[in-house]
Amino acid sequence: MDFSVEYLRLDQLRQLQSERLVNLVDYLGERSEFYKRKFNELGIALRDVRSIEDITKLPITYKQDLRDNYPFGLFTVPKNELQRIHCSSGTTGRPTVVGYTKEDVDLFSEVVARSLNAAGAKPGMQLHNAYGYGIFTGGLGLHYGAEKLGMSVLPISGGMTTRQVDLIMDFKPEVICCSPSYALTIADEFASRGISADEISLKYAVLGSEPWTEIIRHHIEEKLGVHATNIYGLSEIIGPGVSMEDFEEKGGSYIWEDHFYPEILDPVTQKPVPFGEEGVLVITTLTKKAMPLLRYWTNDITSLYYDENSKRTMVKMRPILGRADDMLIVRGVNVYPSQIEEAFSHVKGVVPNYYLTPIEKEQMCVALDIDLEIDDDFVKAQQIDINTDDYSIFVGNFGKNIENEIKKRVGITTKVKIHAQDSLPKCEGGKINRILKKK
Ligand code: DLL
Repeated sequence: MDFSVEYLRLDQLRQLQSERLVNLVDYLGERSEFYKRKFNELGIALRDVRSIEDITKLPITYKQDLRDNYPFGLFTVPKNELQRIHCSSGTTGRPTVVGYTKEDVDLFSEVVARSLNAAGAKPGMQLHNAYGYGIFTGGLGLHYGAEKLGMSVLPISGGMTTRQVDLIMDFKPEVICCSPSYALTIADEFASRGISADEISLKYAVLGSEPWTEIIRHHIEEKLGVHATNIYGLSEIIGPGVSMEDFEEKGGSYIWEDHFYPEILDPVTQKPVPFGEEGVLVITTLTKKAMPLLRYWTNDITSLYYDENSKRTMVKMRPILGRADDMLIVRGVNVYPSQIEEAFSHVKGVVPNYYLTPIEKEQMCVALDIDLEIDDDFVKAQQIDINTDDYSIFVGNFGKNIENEIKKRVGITTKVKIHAQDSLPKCEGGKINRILKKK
């Protein structure tokens, strides 16, 4: 595969994006009833869009627009030109549906192949694909991308953790992909069988579909003996492979902006924020055919940056803080679960398997209960008999330390309850929900 586009000079990249945006607007002006209406409402003439800088003149597209046009209202090709359809599970309303032409499926495979390459994977390696197959874009997306790169794929899907571990031991894949929370479950299963990292064939883990922080990366890398990197994407845009970390750089992900043009908008004013500041990621699909989207409001909070370690020219995004919907407001302080995760990672001995329960008083969230596991080895190293008062005092202080750390770093009051390692429910595959029902 040719990865040279990742290294285009910035002026060439802007030129390419400009040409693609102009073509896209023409294409939508011809084919999309939805966007034609939007252009008319906003008084946009096609000639107003000449370069990528004109993107801010264009309408923003929201998830609600997909729901209002359910199922195929935003498609710009007839049904017989589709090659694939994916959709969301629809647990929070009408499912959102996305269609792909053959060209779109090729594009999807290409950006996933690029992502796997950045993650360290090479042609000839074997992928243990534990993302869910089905209407979710993770399984098939990674599958086609890995094949495009020249890898072999075991399409195991999520769940049945004991079988996952058996087959990793027997088949010896170099690469695994799944959600980070499921990677933790798999790592725990290895540990419970007494299998150490150097006995596991895996070298690279390609993890995403939910927010995660350095503490989870650290656990997975240590327990599985891998480079763990972050893959981001959403079905409305294409699926996984919108952005990807490089395994030698880590810390942030390149956005494949020759196809997915990013902007960061202020969540309230919906205007662009100064470069580098945090806001909602909004993406324009520059090259998709069956369902191109202009300025799609992902609802994910992040910021963009360049750094001097970057091998490629494309812009990077910081790890997603969370979805705007997952934000909790605790006594007026806005907080995302990932910030809590980051805060408790500063306390030694924490296992990052946790659940948050908002506590309400008069319909206002006033505090958070946190259920959290403590590392077994860390407990053993204290040499305190767990049946004694000394142990309860130790655990009490451990919990207090975490509460203080969260107060200091996030500014909210929490009540931390410590549990033995492996005693809280684990991720059984797929995305985990760390926020429990309000009390
Ligand atoms: O989760 C696609 C995907 C599959 C990405 C496999 C990565 C790996 P959706 O089900 O449409 O698609 O969910 C998209 O998940 O808007 C984010 O809120 C969240 N998300 C996805 N990747 C990440 C990530 C897939 N790396 C929604 N970090 C997105 C944080 C992520 N959040």
